[in-house]
Amino acid sequence: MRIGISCYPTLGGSGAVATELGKALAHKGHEVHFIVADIPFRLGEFHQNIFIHEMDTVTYPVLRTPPHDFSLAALMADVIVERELDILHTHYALPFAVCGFLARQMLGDHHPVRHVTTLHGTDITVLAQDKSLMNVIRLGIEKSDVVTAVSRDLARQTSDLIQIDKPIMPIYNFVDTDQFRPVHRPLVRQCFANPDEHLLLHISNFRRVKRLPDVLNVFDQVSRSVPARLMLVGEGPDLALAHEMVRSLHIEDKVHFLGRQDEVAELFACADLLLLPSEKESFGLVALEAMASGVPVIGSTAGGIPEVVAHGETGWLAPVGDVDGMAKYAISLLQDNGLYRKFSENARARAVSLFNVHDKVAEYEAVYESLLGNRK
Ligand code: GMT
Repeated sequence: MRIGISCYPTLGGSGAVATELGKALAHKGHEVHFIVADIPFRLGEFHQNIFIHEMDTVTYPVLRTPPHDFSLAALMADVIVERELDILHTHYALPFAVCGFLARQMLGDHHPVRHVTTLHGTDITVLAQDKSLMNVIRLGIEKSDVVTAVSRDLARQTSDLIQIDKPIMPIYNFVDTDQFRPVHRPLVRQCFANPDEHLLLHISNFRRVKRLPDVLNVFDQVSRSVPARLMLVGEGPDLALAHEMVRSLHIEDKVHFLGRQDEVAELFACADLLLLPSEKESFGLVALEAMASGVPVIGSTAGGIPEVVAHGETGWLAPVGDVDGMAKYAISLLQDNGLYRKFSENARARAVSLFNVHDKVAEYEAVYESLLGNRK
């Protein structure tokens, strides 16, 4: 098939999922065209069957801001025609699903290209809650031929929150379990912790929904009970707040701020626990990447996290904001070697059996094929 993929190219789970999907599809022999504002951060080196179409930015004094979304929609339409795409797969409702709709309008009603949209989370749980955006997001969803969501919870929330009858098909996110796997990385690990210390990890875009204060308060409690250090990976609006809290908790010597990192598999491999206390989380790709690396997760019960992390088997989950509960869970796991080993093995096994890249890519292919079958 010839498949166009449009997504946010910068740091973020939706871009990571879209890029990994494109790479896996290209690896299976499909022709994949990324229609993007920039080169997706996870793309890495050259890949056979992958083509990049970068959007141009138009500026003109009359325009208050460059008309990015219209430029993207026009580029989508051009690529669909020139490369004879069968499928356009947009990731994240805004602007991508809506740009896809506009692109198809430009091509006319009878153009055979089919449009799939994958909803990722805050496109529904935050943006679609804004009255000024709800209708345009609903339009993008209603006009897509098939809409998928990355968890059952997000599928349910989409139907409830924006009241549409269109079926939303859950297709879970996935992980490359060869890339993310339990391996000893003593040389990397010794950069962050002494042999007798536990190493905790948090990775995010440091937005309010990630609850950085909870990450630090949980870690503070843990490090008072067991020797521990924390790696904070990422950047975003709450970075300054995190620095401030680290200073006020006097844990500067125990917390490593690593900033934005594109290659994180090694960091997962040397961590002991992942902290994910989010307020909203449609899926929690980092939780899955941790589990694939044999790292249990201490997190909240928000959104789709309980579909990824099996409470009491691959990690422990507590209600959003229950810092004491999460800290107790983390301490109990770190103090019990046997239980820790069991959780670590369970985590890896769950990631391999339920969320492996091969099965999930096959689910997307089946969606595309069913649409092309209907088209014939
Ligand atoms: O919705 C967002 O916050 C952005 C998005 C992203 O691009 O990182 O994250 C969402 O999509 C990821 C990939 O499907 C999910 O793993 C994240 O859970 C989800 N984030 C939220 O729901 C907060």
